[in-house]
Amino acid sequence: MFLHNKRISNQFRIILLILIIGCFVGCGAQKKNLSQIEDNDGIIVGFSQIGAESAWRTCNTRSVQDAAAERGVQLVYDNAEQKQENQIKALRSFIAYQVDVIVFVPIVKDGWDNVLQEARDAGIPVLVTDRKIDVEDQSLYAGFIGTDSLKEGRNAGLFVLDKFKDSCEQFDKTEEHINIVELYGTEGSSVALGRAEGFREVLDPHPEFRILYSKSGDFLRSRGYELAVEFLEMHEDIDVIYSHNDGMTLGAIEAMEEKGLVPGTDIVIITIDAQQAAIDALRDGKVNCVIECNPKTGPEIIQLAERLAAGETIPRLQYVHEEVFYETDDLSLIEPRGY
Ligand code: GYE
Repeated sequence: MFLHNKRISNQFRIILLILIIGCFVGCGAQKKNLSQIEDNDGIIVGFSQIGAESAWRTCNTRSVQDAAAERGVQLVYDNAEQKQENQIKALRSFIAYQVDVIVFVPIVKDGWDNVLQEARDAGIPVLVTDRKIDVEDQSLYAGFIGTDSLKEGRNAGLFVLDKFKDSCEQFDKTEEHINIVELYGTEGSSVALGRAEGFREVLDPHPEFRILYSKSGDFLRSRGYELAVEFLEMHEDIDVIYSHNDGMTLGAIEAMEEKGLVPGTDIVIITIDAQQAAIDALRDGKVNCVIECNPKTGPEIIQLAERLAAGETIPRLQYVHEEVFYETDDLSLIEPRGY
């Protein structure tokens, strides 16, 4: 296939990588760990990761790295430190280096058309993972594997609907709304957009519910804490916190407890990711519903990358299996989460 016709020896590619990264390092690009590449016959995958903003993210990175090592795939890993421009730089260095496949987690859904056109012109297939992208020409990437954020949002909405069904039945008499606060993920990311849309899709037909406050905490625990301090100052009548990830939830719980509130009792909490700390909080009654977002996608990602490197086509859209953990479940059955 075209990859093998143009494929240059790994030794030459190592020299090329050193030269390319060397010129980037001069302008402040992150230092690359050049020992990532040995001279063997494994395919070479350029992996652009968002950063290390949450336990979920570090687990996702580890899963891809472990799977690559397991399969003898050579991974050129780049941590974009939460900046899209760093991801675009990394993709351009992967193209210049002529990796066999590019795998990337798009921090936001827009702004990828040009660099993906460059990858296509270079004959390098691209696998998008975790978060989705919006591009004019869908053929600019080979496929997507990751989370179904719309379904996660819907599951959160359905839990709230069920949790407050009695209050809803009394609404005509009491006129009392169920007040919701939303800790929103990274602005412009497909996962935050999907989680917000799915949640509203379920609750909008029910006027008893109203979202009093929705702000981006960027999936960061520290921002979850800061926003919780703010909304607890602003509102006395909060019934529900809907948080787009566990990191922000843990920050909000800290703020609530500092204020003498009992999380999970005074305010119902729904959170997404299902990292160990969230499952522990569920067991402690501090959280009422944990929606799993599976970060351990490394094996599937590497398998798809190998198929692309062999010139195969892959499914356009692949969602990973995810569960919902409810406060009423037998929580002793939940396996250790590993993140
Ligand atoms: O929910 C959050 C991480 O993109 C699904 O990003 C991922 C999200 C996840 O920072 O913890």
